[in-house]
Amino acid sequence: MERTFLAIKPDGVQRGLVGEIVRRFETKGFTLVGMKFMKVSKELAESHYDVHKERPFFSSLVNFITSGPIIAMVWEGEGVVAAARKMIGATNPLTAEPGTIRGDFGVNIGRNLIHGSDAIETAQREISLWFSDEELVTWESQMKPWLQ
Ligand code: 3AN
Repeated sequence: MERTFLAIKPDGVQRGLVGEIVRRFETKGFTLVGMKFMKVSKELAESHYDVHKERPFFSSLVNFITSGPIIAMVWEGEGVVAAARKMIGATNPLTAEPGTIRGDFGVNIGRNLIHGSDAIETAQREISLWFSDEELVTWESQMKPWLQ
């Protein structure tokens, strides 16, 4: 089953949007398989954002994601990688569609509330970077029969 990595960034936590954001994925019908509240080390942040290391905003990305606690999550479901990206909205919250997380709650491109893996292969890389196998929970959601 397809899985994606999502992280509520420090601004989402500080603004009290954890419940709202988690609720959207839960009520959509995706299954939570991993979740932790944590502070991110510089080393983890740099490896997570490795693809952006040549970009001018790389150090501000790393500084921001390490500035306060975040919620790291793994969600499962058919087509979850692309669907979560749609629910998150465009990178710039000012142009993100209303109804998306960034469109509804964000205004600043550097503070766009949540990260979501951009492809299935990226999701696999990010899940193994952020979670150990023991931290991922295999369970049968009672919702499943109603979603198929
Ligand atoms: P997304 O998170 O929508 O996949 P990416 O992967 O292009 O966006 O960029 C990674 C992160 O880098 C974004 N979440 C955003 O916080 C930050 N970022 C992207 N573009 C800019 C920019 N022009 N200025 C500042 N930060 C940016």
